[in-house]
Amino acid sequence: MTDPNTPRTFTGSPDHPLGGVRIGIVVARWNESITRRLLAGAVHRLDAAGLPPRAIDVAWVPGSFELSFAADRLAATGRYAAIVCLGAIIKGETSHDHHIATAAAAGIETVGRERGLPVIFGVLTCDTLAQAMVRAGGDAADGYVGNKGAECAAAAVEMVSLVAAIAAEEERR
Ligand code: DLZ
Repeated sequence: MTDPNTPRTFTGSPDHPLGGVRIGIVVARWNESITRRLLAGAVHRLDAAGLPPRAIDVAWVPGSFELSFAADRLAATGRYAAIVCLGAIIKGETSHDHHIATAAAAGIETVGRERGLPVIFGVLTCDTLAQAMVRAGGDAADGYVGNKGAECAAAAVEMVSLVAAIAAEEERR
């Protein structure tokens, strides 16, 4: 019996065991020494959630600017429960990085909203390569702050489980 004084609440969980779904990952080749680490972190985290590598499809694109286009193409197939976009934008001498980051963020958000699935923003925007490295599972000596690819995979798992929780409630009503 639900309490009428309590709001109906939907929650997903980053630890929800995933089964029978596919996840797409789009990864930028620019700053590949970083993005390969983000990808490894994401695949490892999905595996821990019960999603083996055979349930993951990876699409490589030249740079972060192209992430949303490839995410849109994957989403259009209807095969994926979520898509994770991974990139590393490092500040240069001009404002180029800013334009790429703005376009990548807006494009990724648009794909998720228009295609109706979680599309996760896993793009590092750093001043230096060293900053990016410590966010991509770099050494403890460098000041380890985790692997953002793994964190984004966890966000994808949580969103997939949230979508499932909302759908299950709709079916129940
Ligand atoms: C051109 C460019 C530059 C300068 N810097 C980055 C970067 O730091 N990270 C990244 O992911 N991509 C960069 N790119 C490439 C663009 O994202 C894009 O691939 C090209 O402009 C071609 O559209």
